[in-house]
Amino acid sequence: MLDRNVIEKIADIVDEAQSSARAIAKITDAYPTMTVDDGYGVQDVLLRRWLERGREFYGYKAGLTSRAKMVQMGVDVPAFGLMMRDTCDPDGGTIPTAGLIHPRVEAEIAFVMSRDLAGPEVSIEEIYDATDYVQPAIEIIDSRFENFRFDLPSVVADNCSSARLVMGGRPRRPREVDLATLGCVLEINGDPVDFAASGAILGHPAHVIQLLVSWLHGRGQVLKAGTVVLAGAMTAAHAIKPGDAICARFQDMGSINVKVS
Ligand code: OOG
Ligand code: MG
Repeated sequence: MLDRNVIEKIADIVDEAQSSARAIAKITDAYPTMTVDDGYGVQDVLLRRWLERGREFYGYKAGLTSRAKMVQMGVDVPAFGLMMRDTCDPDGGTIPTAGLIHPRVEAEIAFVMSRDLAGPEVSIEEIYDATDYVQPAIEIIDSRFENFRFDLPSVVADNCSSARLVMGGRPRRPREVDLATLGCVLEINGDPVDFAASGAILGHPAHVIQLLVSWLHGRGQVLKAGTVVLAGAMTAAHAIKPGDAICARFQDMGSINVKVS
């Protein structure tokens, strides 16, 4: 484990790259002994600073939970990041990308929790009971690393490339849809650029909630009611630029439409 001061120093580096939109080398180039846990230590520091600045915690994002994303990024272990409320944009609205380095869009499914979930191993039924609704989402990711090249400790320290997100379409109760087989088409400027099904996410997106709850448990935390969780992209991520129109169509759950500015 890296020393507390070093973790704070890495948080400074990430914080600066995020706010200046300047790409940096991956953290492990300068700190080769950094571990994934150190990366989460950096997230803890970032969260503390963001809350001090008056920002509000919104939820967790899972990343690298589908084969498409693991292959695209060359990392085959899922990871978690933090989402803040001020990074949400409305369905039908515009996503500002001026403060981003090389934004990409992903199609995702979100869980919105109505009860706390805790413990080392929760069942799918317990997850359904604790889920208020599931909802289509798109995530805009923006790695702070040059050319989107990173390893697991570095991407975790960079809060898993979190940039912006849009919740939209039609929220559904988790038992009203077949969460393992929901199809999705991602379109940019009317061109279908990717297709996937929700089972691409760890076989079933609720497995992400299981993983998250047990990971939180290991850190002495619980998944709280009211929290939003993005289960991770079922498609690969696609580069976007100002002027683009994004449409993500979800089977049985409506669609999300946004412009990029
Ligand atoms: C890391 C974040 C991945 C997802 O949904 O898989 C992610 C990255 O690819 O930059 O958000
Ligand atoms: Mg994502």
